[in-house]
Amino acid sequence: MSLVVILMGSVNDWALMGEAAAELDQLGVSWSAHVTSAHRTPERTLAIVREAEDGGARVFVCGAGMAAHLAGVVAAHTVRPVIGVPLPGGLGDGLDALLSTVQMPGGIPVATVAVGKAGARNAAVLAAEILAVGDPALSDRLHERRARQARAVEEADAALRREGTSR
Ligand code: RP5
Repeated sequence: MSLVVILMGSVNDWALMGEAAAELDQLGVSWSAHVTSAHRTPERTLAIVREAEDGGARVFVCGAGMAAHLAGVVAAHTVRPVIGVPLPGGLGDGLDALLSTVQMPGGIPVATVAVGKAGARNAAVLAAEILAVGDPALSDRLHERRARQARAVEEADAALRREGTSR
């Protein structure tokens, strides 16, 4: 059983959506991933959503570029949280996918994150934060992740000073 199901519109999306999987691995959250397209394989997309729900999936993370309807279509078929990751490559290098993913009609939400790599990583962290509401151990791991992140910034600042690049 995977708590988080990562869906992407094309195998070409894995280069970025793999970042979400890596974050989930680091946080100890189970995931599975499928390539399925809102346009090229609409019926298969619905079947995957149904199967994932039956298998205990709690959160869907959907990445797509261009017309980027995957997250919206998945959200139309489930009341579990859907996080949409707009991917670059189309018009405005992802502006098309951003608008397509974020502009859902009232009543069918898609939690839309940033375009590309940062969005893929944030989708994973947001999925973990949703799951952590009922999982204190995961909540602790998220706090540790934040602390590590803060330490990395401080260490980068210290290194800059040591090199004399900054005063
Ligand atoms: C979208 O169209 C996919 O999510 C992908 O980002 C984009 C282009 O797909 P490919 O032509 O690279 O398969 O549906």
